[in-house]
Amino acid sequence: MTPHSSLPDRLKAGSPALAAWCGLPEPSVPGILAREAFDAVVIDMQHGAIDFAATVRAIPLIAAAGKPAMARIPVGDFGMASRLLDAGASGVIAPMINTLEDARRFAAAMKFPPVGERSWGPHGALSITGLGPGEYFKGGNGLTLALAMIETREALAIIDDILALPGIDGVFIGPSDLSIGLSQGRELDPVSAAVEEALSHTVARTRAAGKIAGIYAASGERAAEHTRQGFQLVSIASDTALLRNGAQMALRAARG
Ligand code: 3PY
Ligand code: MG
Repeated sequence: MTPHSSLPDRLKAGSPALAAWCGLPEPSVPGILAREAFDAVVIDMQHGAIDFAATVRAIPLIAAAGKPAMARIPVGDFGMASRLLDAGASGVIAPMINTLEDARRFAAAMKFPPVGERSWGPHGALSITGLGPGEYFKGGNGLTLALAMIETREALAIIDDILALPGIDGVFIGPSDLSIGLSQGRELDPVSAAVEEALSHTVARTRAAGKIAGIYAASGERAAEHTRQGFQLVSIASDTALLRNGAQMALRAARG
């Protein structure tokens, strides 16, 4: 995948994409992971410690590795979604989209009129895509990916309505929050039977709508299960988890 063509089209057409997931407050980390065999890199501004200025520095590093940069915004921060696209992000993941109004507001921030209300100012996106202003204005809505996170019982109940909204390109499952929601706050179990059932339902409904299904996976093994289930975009672990796993493996090997 490259940052220069339509991310939604490539995800619909191609084999499942595996994304790195970065939250450390240092732009070189996503820049380094973009050089590995990931298909895309997601920067997590909801739970990660990385701020907007560091994310804006990371986006061209990811693009320079020929990969699309994506970001997850903090809950309800739809103004941030437009700013990330302006900086050259190819896609935005919005957490906790629990009502149709949340989804509408997210889509409005992500897409230019007449689909949405995105305001003009794509300073980084023009240099990353190589498009002129007129071309980017005409094509921008199709180049960028708007994924609404399904992480509660309420969201799951209206998934068809969310998927039907123009400007929403697909959904992205947060299995941990979903497990909390589906158990009515009783447990955190992202591999519970209730979550598994919700995942099959999500893939089926998303495919029926002709849109994109993504999910967060806590490990490579779990990511492989999700690609087999039919998810088109799967993020793996996190930079912190990769760092800790690598450190633990090296120490185990060193100590025999
Ligand atoms: C979740 O599992 O709830 C997520 O948001 C993944 O980061
Ligand atoms: Mg979550």
